[in-house]
Amino acid sequence: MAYENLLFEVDDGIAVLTFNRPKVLNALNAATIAELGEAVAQVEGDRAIRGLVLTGAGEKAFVAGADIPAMSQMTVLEARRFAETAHAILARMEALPIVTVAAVNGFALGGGCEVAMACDLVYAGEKAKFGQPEVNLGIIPGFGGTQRLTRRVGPSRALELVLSGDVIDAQKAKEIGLALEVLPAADLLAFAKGQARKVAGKGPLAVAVAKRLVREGADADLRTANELERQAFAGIFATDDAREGMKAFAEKRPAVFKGS
Ligand code: CO8
Repeated sequence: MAYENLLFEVDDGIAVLTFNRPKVLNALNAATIAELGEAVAQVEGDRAIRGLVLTGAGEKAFVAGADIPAMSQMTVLEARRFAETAHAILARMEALPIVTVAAVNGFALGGGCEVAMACDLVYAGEKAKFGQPEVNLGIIPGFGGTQRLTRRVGPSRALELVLSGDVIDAQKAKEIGLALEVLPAADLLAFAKGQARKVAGKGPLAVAVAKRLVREGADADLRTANELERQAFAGIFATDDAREGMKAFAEKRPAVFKGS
């Protein structure tokens, strides 16, 4: 599938999606959001893809947010639709049964930070910068930032970032739990792909179920979430992969998972 605003390639089961509008720091216009949706659908439909890495073209930006000139022309209804479309795509990406990794190479602002936070694992290059600067424009985060940031870093830090519009560097992002690690710029993508590949080597059903439990459980009360875990734990014993994984351990050999 050819994209205009994205690069998309698959290397040994790991898809790398690169936001590719470097002249505007990879800002998200409606066409780019639509292509992101198509790329997520492509990943959903290709069982050979076992991990997805998102990054930005050029040295400066991951994604510097929604495209501001395009956004400035929107009516209330168009803004609503824009936000709804992006929310649906990010929710769909979050629900992928494989690991998703954000390799944040530069500015991840506004919608860019929101896209990164919809990934399972967020790694930062040393030049990365994160922020929800929407209040500077007289608007608010609209791609899930008020909610995903709060869940990642807690309400206090989320309020600080969303209300001040402050842009923080990679180290600070790590300190508050927004980024997991800070890597030298030259190593970031390889590291992100390596992390995706590591997860891709595990039992695919176990990964999918564990991911769903962590994500869905985070929005539920502890008793409900633990019950979900108990049910899923029992259910995973119905899979060939569970038998194979435990047999391989006993036989002191690597497991061969089939995703069944
Ligand atoms: N949209 C469009 N163009 C952009 C954007 C953007 N978000 N960010 C940068 N650009 C463009 C600049 O206009 C500039 O273009 P040109 O060369 O034609 O002037 C080019 O990219 C390079 O940028 P700068 O010259 O500004 O580079 P600097 O290094 O000086 O500054 C910054 C980099 C700090 C990242 C600066 O560009 C900046 O502040 N950008 C805007 C960041 C921002 O506010 N992002 C949040 C946008 S709002 C948002 O994401 C809301 C999401 C939810 C929406 C829901 C909608 C309904």
